[in-house]
Amino acid sequence: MSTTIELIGVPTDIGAGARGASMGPEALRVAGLIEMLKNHGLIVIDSGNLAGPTNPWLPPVNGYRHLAEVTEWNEALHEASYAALQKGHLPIILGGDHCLGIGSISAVARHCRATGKDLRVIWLDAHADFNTSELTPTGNIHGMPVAILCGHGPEQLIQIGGVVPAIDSDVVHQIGIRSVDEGEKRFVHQQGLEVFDMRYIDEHGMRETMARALDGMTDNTHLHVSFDVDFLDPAIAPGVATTVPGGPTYREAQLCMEMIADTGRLASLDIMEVNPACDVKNQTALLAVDLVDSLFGKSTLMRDAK
Ligand code: 6HN
Ligand code: MN
Ligand code: MN
Ligand code: MN
Repeated sequence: MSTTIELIGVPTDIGAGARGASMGPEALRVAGLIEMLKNHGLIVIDSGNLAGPTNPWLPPVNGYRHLAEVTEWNEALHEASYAALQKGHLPIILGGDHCLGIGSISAVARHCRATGKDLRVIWLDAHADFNTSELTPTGNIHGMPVAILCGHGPEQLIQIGGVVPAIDSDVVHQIGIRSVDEGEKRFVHQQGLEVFDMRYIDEHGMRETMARALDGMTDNTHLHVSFDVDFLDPAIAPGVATTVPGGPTYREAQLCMEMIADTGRLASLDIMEVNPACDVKNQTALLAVDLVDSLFGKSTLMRDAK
């Protein structure tokens, strides 16, 4: 694992259906993200926040809300993330809404092509984020990033990063899914995404779920985690605009993060959709920091006592 972490704040809610995720980067810093990472002995470079267009808060046009602005933010993020990866840094993207997965993951994919690495994306989310302009009930582009990365979407977004599609659908492994729109559901099946939904986690447990999602990685795998905090049960993570009941508990989420940490392959991370306008005393950002602590290898297990 790279020992230099680069934080890239992206203060926008341009792809969301509610305002407030633009305050996410600062909420995560206030919750102690930097200090937590430093406690792991990591070098932390906080590159501050990217700049981009303000949110004009307009209705969708042809199935997309704020397409031009979403494109501008994601192009900026793509360049910043790619530059961080080229320096050998491990980028952590502080969202911002989840449309930013487009800029982040297209950069990781470009880096993998340049370095001959095998990409695996673990997508932690209540939603599949696999809508298109025809399928979307909202026009909100944060419901579309996975489809766009797989080559289904508007030209200016699918080609960020230079190669279309940016990723093959089989690199994506989704965990925690429990809210998928009707047409979106059919499209997910048709494209063969690997989805471990909440029914799967209920029946098989988080341990088997993560073992399967992480199976087959090698020393050459670049593991990217895209963590939408609405993955978590709203009882523990109310600070998100798109809560869906029935998500992973605190212990399930911890195990998920610990098992990813155990692989030693984490090479880039998104922390998305933290929305302080929906939160209570920053508890969702604090929980995200706690879980990312485990993702970087904090262990509470007795067996790891030295
Ligand atoms: N997220 N499927 C809904 C839509 O509007 O397309 C919700 C998307 C939520 C997206 O939470 O990142
Ligand atoms: Mn999402
Ligand atoms: Mn979501
Ligand atoms: Mn697999």
